Amino acid sequence: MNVKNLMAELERRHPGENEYLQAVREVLTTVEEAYNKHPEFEANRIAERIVEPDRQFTFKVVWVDDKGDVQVNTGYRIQFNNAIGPYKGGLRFHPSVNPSILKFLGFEQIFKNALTTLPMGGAKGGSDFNPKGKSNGEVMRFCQAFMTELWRHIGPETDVPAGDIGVGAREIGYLYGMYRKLALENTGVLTGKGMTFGGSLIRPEATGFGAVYFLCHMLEKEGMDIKGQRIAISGFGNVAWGAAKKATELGAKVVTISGPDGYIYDEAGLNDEKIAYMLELRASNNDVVEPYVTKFPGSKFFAGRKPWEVKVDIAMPCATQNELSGEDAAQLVANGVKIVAEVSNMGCRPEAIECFLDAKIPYGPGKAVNAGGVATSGLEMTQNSQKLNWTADEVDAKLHQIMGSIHKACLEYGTEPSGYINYMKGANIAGFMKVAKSMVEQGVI
Ligand code: 2IT
Repeated sequence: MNVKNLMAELERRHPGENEYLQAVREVLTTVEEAYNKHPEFEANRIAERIVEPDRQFTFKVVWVDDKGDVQVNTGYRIQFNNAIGPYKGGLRFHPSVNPSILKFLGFEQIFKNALTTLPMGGAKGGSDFNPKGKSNGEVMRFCQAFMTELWRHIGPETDVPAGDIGVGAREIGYLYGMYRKLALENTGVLTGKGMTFGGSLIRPEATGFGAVYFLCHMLEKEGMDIKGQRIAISGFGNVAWGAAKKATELGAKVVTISGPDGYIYDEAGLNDEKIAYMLELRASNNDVVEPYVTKFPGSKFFAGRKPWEVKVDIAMPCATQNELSGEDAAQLVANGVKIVAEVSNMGCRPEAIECFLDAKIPYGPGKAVNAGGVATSGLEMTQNSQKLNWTADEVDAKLHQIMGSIHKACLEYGTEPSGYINYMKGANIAGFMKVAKSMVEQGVI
């Protein structure tokens, strides 16, 4: 493969799809050398095939708001690659959702899912629906309208959606209810379900917990311990919550959280009460963190700013794509950051990643660090197939094991002659190799 030519062709075919092109460029650039050692990949045009989704659905979602006005949104499902298992990936409800964002997420999901060791292909979907300020009834009617279109494209053995930004347990419940009514079946067609209808223990915590388990492996490799480390977390949603909870439990001091309105600096560090309050902030549906300062005096709110200016040992972006810029990275490095564990999907801009790699700071990419979420979705699918539930300890033990094996795969493919571990390269090559081999063995389809 020639990455330059391939990217030029993709840019011609998909102009302006910047997030998608960014994600593809990163993966192809890091796997190029390993890829070119496999003439069978080139002969089968694996690179050209893997960067295009298998198929994409776009549909109209019409619903009625509380005032009685008719609302129209766009819904999407992008089935990217199912070479190693059924399409699998979340649904995002956010006004920024567009085909470029969902294609980047679906593309990343292919390799992330391959890393989990479980049989899951890559997909993503969602809508430009904005949950901010919507009532419970509006969210329910939107979810029902969304599913009346989506249901014909998904199934427990074909495509299994889950949550992402703006889609949590409540939305999954409403989506599942409508699917069940339309399909006349009760199956594991969605993951992240409630515990009374097939959900898995630990799934709500899994993305954040898994990220901290991965971080612990990174720390161990550097001869460090998580106890006493100062951590900057961005975001305040499900992922940030899980990461803050586990990091705090293991003795780290989480000093920031953030929202679209700015960030909170809490010198004393988070504790159980503050972590529980993150759930309240989320449930308020306002998408702001400022009320934290009123609730917990001693903390400070910095309007319109990001937490990367705070002096910390560890940075964990947990909000959204491209949230950490080249300048943010330079500031973190200047302040002596020791490890960066990216929990959001593609949270770091390419210039930020370059900055960390140049400074030889271990940087764990989202597709490795946050894979515990979808891995536990895979474990939910297994439990649904078996029609039984595992205990929290059983699920957590499996999550531990999976994060350990992802870390091992990163070391195998990402350790440089100097001993520095390029986790991005390791994760990309390990995930890519598995999918590429399986595509070769299954023929040109
Ligand atoms: O980005 C992700 O991996 C997710 N939003 C979770 C996907 C899933 O199927 O659990």
